[in-house]
Amino acid sequence: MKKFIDPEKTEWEAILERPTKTVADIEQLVEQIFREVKADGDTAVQKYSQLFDGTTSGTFEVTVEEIEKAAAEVPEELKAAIDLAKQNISRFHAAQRTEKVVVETVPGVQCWQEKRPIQKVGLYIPGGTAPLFSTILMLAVPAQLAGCKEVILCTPPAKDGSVNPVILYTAKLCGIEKIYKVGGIQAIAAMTFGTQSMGKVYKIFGPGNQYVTVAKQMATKYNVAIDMPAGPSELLVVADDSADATFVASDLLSQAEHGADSQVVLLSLSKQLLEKVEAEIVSQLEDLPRKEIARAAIEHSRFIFMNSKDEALELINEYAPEHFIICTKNPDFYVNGISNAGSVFIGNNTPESAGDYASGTNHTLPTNGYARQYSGVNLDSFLKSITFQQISAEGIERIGPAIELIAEAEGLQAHKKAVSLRLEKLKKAKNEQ
Ligand code: HSO
Ligand code: ZN
Repeated sequence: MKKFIDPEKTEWEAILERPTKTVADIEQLVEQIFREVKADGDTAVQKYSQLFDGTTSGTFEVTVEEIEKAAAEVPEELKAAIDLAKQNISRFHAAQRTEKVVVETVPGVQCWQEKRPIQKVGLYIPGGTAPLFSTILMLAVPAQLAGCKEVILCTPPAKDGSVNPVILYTAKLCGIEKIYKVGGIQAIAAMTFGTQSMGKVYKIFGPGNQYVTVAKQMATKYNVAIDMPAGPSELLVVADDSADATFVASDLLSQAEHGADSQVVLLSLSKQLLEKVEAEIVSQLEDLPRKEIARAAIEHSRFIFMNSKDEALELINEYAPEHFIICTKNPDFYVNGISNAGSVFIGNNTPESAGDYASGTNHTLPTNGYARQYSGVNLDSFLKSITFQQISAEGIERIGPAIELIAEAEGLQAHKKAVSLRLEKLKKAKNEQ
């Protein structure tokens, strides 16, 4: 880990730099695959699935039999745990529904805003050594609550053509009807354009490796929205002597085990706490099955000692962590002062894993400093707001003259006339009375 003692403000930027990757060579490949999938549909998807995943079957959709078989393979205990997580995620996201907002801006001018679901959404769930099926709950539950009509899921198959049974079970449980064994760039391209066997979507959600990330960015060039720009996971913990060093170390390691490029930062006004956590990390690391990954992430982690609470808060807001854990005696200082963070965890009994899985909050969060301007996935991510208005004769009489003047000033006569004609007709009717 890299240690910093009361760093100068001028050093902050360098200290908080994220591990970045070059994507220029990936872009070319993504462009190529997008071009081919757009032109050739399934044939191109098959070509790249064979090349990257070894898929030979030629069909992508998971069958009912496969899903049934998967369900039988998932232990009952795990099913119950998934149920509990799903219930809490549902509760938390259902509560995010908002009432329609109706305002009569002036008498006779009624304006309102209502939310409508994005009709077609695509979820991407990465495969790999540890498939994170919990992400299905985080995406499919709010998609269902929002009322999205078509929710499809893409996930890469293993070499033998299979998909992790828990992924299939969870997807089915969340009401996803169409699951495709397609991964990587070709999956994102297929969801962008649609193919003979897969429908096009309007918004793509979900994490992925660099290839998927660049492909999602490419999708936006074809009018497909994405949840957010993705990057390696990160966690910042602020702790004082009231914190349990064992817990703090376990939280830092839980983020570190995600990937060698994960970044964890520990910030404290207590040198003693920093030392204790460091020792704890060394001992806990040894027992982790993913210790090589976690160790690599810990190597570029940051341990920062600071003298002032105010400066600590300023630094945290500048970093804008995806996850922010507060383990201090008076958490309110940080709770009230935080402006930039994806999700905040407060107190010794609130591990980040709780938010990753089962407390109810969403774990699809902005990384790489995007917490400055992006929210994590929530119910609104699957909805759009539409505004409506209805204007009565009285209403148009009240605002019409202002519209005419503004239209005139903008040089848009047709705009003006749309009002003038109505006002004239109303005047005439009144005169005839
Ligand atoms: N911490 C991850 C989410 C996750 N953790 C899924 C475990 N499974 C998001 O940064
Ligand atoms: Zn996690």
